[in-house]
Amino acid sequence: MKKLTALLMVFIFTFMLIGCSGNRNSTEPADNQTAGNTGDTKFKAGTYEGTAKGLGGDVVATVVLSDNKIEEITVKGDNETEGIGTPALEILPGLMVEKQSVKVDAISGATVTSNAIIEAVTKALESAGVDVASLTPAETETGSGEKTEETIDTDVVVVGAGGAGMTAAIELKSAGVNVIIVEKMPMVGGNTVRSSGGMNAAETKVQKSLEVEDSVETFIEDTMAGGHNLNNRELVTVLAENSSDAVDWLESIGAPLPELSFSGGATNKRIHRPAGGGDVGTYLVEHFTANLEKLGVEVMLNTEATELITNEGAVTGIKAESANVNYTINAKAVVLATGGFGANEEMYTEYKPELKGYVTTNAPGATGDGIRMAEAVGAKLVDMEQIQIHPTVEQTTSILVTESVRGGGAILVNQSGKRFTDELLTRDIVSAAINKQEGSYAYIIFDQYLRDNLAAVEKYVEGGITVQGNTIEELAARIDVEPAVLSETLKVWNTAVAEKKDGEFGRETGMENDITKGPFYAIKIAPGVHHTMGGVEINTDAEVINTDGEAIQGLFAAGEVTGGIHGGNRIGGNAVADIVVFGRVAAASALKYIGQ
Ligand code: MEZ
Repeated sequence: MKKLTALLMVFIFTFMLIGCSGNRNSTEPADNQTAGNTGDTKFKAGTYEGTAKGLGGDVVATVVLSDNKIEEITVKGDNETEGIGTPALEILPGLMVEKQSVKVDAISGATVTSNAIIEAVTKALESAGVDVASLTPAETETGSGEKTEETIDTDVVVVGAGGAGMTAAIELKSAGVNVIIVEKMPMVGGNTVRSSGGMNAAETKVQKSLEVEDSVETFIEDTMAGGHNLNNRELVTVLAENSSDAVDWLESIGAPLPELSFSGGATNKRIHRPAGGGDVGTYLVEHFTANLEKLGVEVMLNTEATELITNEGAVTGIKAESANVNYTINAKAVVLATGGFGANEEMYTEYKPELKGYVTTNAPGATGDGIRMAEAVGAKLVDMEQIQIHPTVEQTTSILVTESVRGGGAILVNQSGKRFTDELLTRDIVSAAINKQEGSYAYIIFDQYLRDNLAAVEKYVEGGITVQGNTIEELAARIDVEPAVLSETLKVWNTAVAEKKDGEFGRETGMENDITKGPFYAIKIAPGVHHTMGGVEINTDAEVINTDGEAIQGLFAAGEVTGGIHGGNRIGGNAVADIVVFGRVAAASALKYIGQ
């Protein structure tokens, strides 16, 4: 658990992005202990430091050399984005020591941080007089070359430490059963840690206290309509009916969501957010992790599940492997919570070839392995070709500009400075509208009032993806839009907000705040792959269904690994609702199955 605590600290304290990516910075020899390098030694033994610019500021590498070996590399990048840059910080230093080289691949989705790490280590080595180019990567070694075999027995094994897996594990352990989480990445959080918006729930205490009228029925209908009625209505009903209770449960584990906003496709203010408008994902993962730690749940990081073990058709455990160990984990039940496949371009283009070349907002671990493992034991897959693109993704960093920005009043304009859609229609419609604009991009425009009231905006500003102007005209000039046109667009929009009537595009939500308080901001965005709606079929008890339509005994699934809930298009805020609601359902069903 110590490792988990350390990891959590990385999450918590690597929260904000500061400064934009850059190139070079300083190189300093640090604390050179020995000055060897005589005879046939390879290196001048000592400790060396190099610095480069990451996405969030300085990335500092400390490299310890002995006469013939890179002994240790540590890298600090306290301001790299959690869940995006932090995997690179976790993975690359060890890999470079293993390879005895800086020639390692960047971590997918964390290119800027990966490059900064490689550059910082290169500089540290160069300051020791090392010819970095001549360091040929060693073949990967796994200890003695032989992996050891280990067998573990537990009650339930949860595969995947994203939001759904962590929710299920908290519920299972709280019910008194032994549970182990297996996670292939060096960190917990999955795609959840990247989630910025919030959680949809209807008829909640929060809505009532803020006098927001909503109903489970409207939630169901919004979800069905948003998903083009391809959704499994029974699953949607479970989602909506249990959503309010799920918000209460989050509060009971120390993670209240007391604020409300509009998300695309929602009739009412339904997306529940942390106080202050910060990113929901970091917040939830921090609390899930603290709960797991308090309960003493073992989380096996860097351990990849490779196969489901079956006995006479029932799932009785998993095979998994770490760098040095092959595990057989015997369990009375397995909860699959491995996430979707939005980070696996090869897999999603197999189902939707037109997505080739799109950036992705997904965490690198979202590669669809759980779907393939379940398929191998007969699971039925549904809606695999339903892949969502999110309309507002900054393309050079893959940073998702949360829908809450539009929910809080922002508009979209094209390069001509004109609006072209109701910005809070469902994501597929808004994405299609952006793709129709010249250059297939748009600018999201907001003001200081929104920034003051939505903490999530800070990371866009500090991450250098915003353009700022003291007046609309100044902002327009900076994004190369005709100032008079943007000024007129804002004038018409602000009148629409005042009159609560958008004569141009019929927008009805996210119209509580006009855009009048300078400075003004713009972020250039375009669509990016965001959610894979397809996956393994489950029933309302989160049991995995096989191709004959029967439940596979002992196998439960929750979160993005499943298909059917979101149909043809997930509406904003329903992924977090899905992981919490179905994480809890999967746990309850697994408990019942094992007789607890
Ligand atoms: O549910 C989501 O994916 C979501 C709300 C994303 C966002 O725009 O913040």
